[in-house]
Amino acid sequence: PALEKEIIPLYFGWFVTKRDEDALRKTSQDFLEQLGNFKPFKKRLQAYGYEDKHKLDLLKYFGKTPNILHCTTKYCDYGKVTGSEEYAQQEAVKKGYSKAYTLHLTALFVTPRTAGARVELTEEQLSLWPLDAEKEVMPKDAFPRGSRAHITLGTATEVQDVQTGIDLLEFIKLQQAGGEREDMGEICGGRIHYYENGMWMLTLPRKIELKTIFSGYYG
Ligand code: ACK
Repeated sequence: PALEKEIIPLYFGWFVTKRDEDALRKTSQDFLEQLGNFKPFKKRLQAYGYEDKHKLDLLKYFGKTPNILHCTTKYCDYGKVTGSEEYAQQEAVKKGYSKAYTLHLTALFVTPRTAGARVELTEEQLSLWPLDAEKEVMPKDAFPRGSRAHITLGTATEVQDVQTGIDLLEFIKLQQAGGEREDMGEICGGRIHYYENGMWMLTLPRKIELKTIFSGYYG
């Protein structure tokens, strides 16, 4: 008999397995190093609170990095967030719990607030994605489901992790508007685009595959 009430985690998500996590941290460092040394980036530092042509160490700037690299599906705050109990009870969530999934990264990005990776979800993975994930933070805009899916790689001082997904939606909004980005050349083997207000996105030359486990974080 179930004597104990089920515990709802701080959040549900896909947790990157150790080996792929180490590799992703390296990829992220390499990206931040190359971008920090990239001439067009150095010429556009005002949004970061620095004078143009200054050398900005992005590894230090995004000094807060998550303990476990993950892609959040549902933030629950141990059940305090509306809809978290319903989410936890969903058939797909129960079935997917503790199962392995391969996530695909298509882009890396930085803004003056966050550094992150864009995650492209498969149909199967979308069955674990809450219906209101995008509306929750940007109620006035329409996005394809899964647009907010990301992995936070680092945040600036005083910035919360939750900001990374909001920044990603901002990029996608600008992409949907069209013509709002400038091709600045190549770094890390891929095209790097400048949007506005210090927003940079690298399209990965090849999608990065990550082994993950869908689970809850209870810390
Ligand atoms: O980088 P993230 O997706 O942003 O992963 C962390 C994780 O939950 C643990 O804090 C995310 N997070 C925090 N607050 C919220 C929120 N209100 N809505 C959605 N995700 C959140 C954070």
